[in-house]
Amino acid sequence: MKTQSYKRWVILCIVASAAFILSLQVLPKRRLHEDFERGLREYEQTVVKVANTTGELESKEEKYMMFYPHSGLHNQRLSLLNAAMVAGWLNRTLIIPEVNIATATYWRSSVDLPVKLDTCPDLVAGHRQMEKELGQRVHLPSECFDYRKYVPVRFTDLFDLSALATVGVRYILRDDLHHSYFQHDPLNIPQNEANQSMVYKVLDDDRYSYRIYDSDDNAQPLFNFNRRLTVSELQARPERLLIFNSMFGSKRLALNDKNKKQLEFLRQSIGILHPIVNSGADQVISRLGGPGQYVSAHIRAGDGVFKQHITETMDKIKAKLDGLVREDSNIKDTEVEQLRMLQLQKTPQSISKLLDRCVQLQNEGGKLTTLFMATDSKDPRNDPNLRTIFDDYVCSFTLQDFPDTTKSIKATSPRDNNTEIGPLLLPLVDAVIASYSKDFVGTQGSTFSGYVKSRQLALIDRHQSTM
Ligand SMILES: Nc1nc2c(ncn2[C@@H]2O[C@H](COP(=O)(O)OP(=O)(O)OP(=O)(O)O)[C@@H](O)[C@H]2O)c(=O)[nH]1
Ligand SMILES: *[C@@H]1O[C@H](CO)[C@@H](O)[C@H](O)[C@H]1NC(C)=O
Ligand SMILES: *[C@@H]1O[C@H](CO)[C@@H](O)[C@H](O)[C@H]1NC(C)=O
Ligand SMILES: *[C@@H]1O[C@H](CO)[C@@H](O)[C@H](O)[C@H]1NC(C)=O
Ligand SMILES: *[C@@H]1O[C@H](CO)[C@@H](O)[C@H](O)[C@H]1NC(C)=O
Repeated sequence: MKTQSYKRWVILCIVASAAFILSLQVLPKRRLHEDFERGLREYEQTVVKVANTTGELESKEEKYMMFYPHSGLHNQRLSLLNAAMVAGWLNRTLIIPEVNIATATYWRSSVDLPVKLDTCPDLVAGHRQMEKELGQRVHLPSECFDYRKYVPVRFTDLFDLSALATVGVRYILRDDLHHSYFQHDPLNIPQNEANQSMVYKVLDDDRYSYRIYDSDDNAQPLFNFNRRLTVSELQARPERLLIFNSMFGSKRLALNDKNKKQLEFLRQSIGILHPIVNSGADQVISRLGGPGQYVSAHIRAGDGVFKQHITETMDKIKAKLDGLVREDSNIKDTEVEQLRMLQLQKTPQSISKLLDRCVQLQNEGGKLTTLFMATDSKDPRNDPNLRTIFDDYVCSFTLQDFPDTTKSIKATSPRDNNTEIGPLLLPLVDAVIASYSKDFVGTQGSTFSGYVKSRQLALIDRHQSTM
């Protein structure tokens, strides 16, 4: 009895003095954001615990990190790239979430996003089933409204992630975002208080809360982010699992030159890889004269800010195209008139003829340049916004001019082998075709355009080296 209370007293002293010493070290960090201080306090407690187990816990046990997806496809891809960079620095296995290929969902805080991703996909699926059975519309709970069209697949169903291994990032894939995932292999995190020392959640209370810096000396500005998070702070986290909320944003990471190169390598390497998408794209690419034989543009015109700024966007794209395309016309006006007639007929046969003729004249360049436009416009050839391009570049085409190909893009979700996802793959076909061009002009501010630009740079090197 006596020895036991003595033991307890000694332990208490050790714990108290360790906490005191740690708190002294932490004092100058007062200016840090409150939640990070809270994190540090939790951290001190874990350090004390770990210190008592003679370093056993800190040893070789695999550590993990994850993030939660939101927004459109290319924003989710950028989030993955950012997360992969961080996982590499921390030497943690990246747990890659599912990726939504349908309608973009909103950013939510770290309090809400995990709950939505845990509950909404099931709720919406159940809701769809109910509507089907009742044959009428049923009210969907408003907290899940942006998950009405949520179609998740694995990242590896769409993208080639082999570059992650090249840069030494280990990863595993999650098939759903249910909370129950944490309890099972490989994390085995219990659903009780004991898990507090195993998991660290980085608070994300604003769309642009944390900007992650690759070193303490990195003095780049915060831009629109609220606070700094440095890799050394993150490296010091002892927990088995580090959970980030949002990782989206092209400025999320503050990088030195070497790290910038690595991120650029990932951007260029992690390309679309899907058998149906790639074979559809190949058909169109060869009809356009082959890889590197045409110019491409991405015209994002269909929604939100892009729709609002369409006039500006078109002016910029037009100016860039005019700059790219050298003006030289030994081509006869009568030839151009014939092409124009085919263009104006707008029948599948006339457009097909136009394409063949354009490819024959491909070397002429100038206004006869073959142009492929990836666009979210519903009816490009009749869209007043795109008219100026069709008028100036008679050899302009979009995916809609290839009905045989678009019809062949049929697939079901690998999740259930039932949900039809063909239409959701069409933007990817567009992106792949645009990537195989000799020059590309994109829409400012679009991550879809950003994807094509990176891939086009990677692929153009390849055409050149094989020429
Ligand atoms: N077919 C096709 N669809 C496009 C194209 N560009 C955009 N879209 C559509 O527009 C949507 C892209 O918007 P989101 O998914 O919200 O966003 P994102 O992929 O993150 O890309 P941005 O919003 O451009 O930064 C997709 O659903 C596509 O269906 C295109 O070139 N072709
Ligand atoms: C520290 O470790 C010893 C021996 O392994 C153990 O008896 C003791 O309960 C531990 N103390 C704490 C505070 O965990
Ligand atoms: C990174 O983690 C792996 C697996 O946990 C481990 O084998 C390796 O030694 C670690 N590398 C470094 C540099 O710490
Ligand atoms: C940790 O346990 C609590 C219950 O005490 C649970 O609510 C929480 O979800 C658990 N954390 C994780 C990451 O599983
Ligand atoms: C879907 O079909 C594939 C190939 O036939 C099969 O391997 C997979 O298990 C199926 N998935 C589901 C959810 O039925």
